Amino acid sequence: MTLTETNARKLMPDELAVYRDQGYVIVPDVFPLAELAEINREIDRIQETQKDTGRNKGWIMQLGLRTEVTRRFARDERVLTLIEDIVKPGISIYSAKLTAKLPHSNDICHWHQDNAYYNMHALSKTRMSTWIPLQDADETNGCLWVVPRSQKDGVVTHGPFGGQCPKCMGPADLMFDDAIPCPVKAGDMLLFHACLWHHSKGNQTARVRRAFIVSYQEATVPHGNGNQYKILRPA
Ligand SMILES: O=C(O)CCC(=O)C(=O)O
Repeated sequence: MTLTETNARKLMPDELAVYRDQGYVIVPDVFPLAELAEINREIDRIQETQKDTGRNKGWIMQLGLRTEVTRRFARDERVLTLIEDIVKPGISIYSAKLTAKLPHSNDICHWHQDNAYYNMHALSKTRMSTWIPLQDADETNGCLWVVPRSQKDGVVTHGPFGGQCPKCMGPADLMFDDAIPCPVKAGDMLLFHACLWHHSKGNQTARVRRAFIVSYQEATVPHGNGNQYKILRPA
């Protein structure tokens, strides 16, 4: 059974323990598929009517500010309740975006740690992201890859190495023998620490792969990424 605002739940102790140890956890059955279909239609509408601000094709930056539907989804009580034992005291939005892999594209997102960028705006002790696939995501269409436990070593400075992500380290600079793919079904949600090393490969399928990503931090951090910053639950 998927969650509603009324049966919202916290992370189970074992889920929280996995997050703390591995730096990420997959939470099953958070969103009904019909709701994701509505978000997909909203994304289609935004892409038909609004300027594409993403660096990469199909991406939408500042997604939580775009429409009422995306604004509500970025503040969803089911998500806030699931992350309330991770992100505290209080919860605010750092940023929200849509990432996409167009069909048959080799759009690689290079290895990086989100805090290597996010720390330039504001430091946070508990920052993390929710990665919500709008279609089933696996190795064939560009699911996220992570390096379990890598959040424990803190953030390293990322250099201007070019590629799609201008500041990310290139593949030649980094090899992670212990990286693993994180297939996630539509309706499930991946939570990951802002210091966790992650990347994604291309999409070999005929369908787009989209992910709605929202990054949250404790409400005591005085700002986030520009006007996307919003306190959702006071400290
Ligand atoms: O969704 C993806 O493919 C990866 C995106 C990502 O890691 C990021 O934008 O920080």
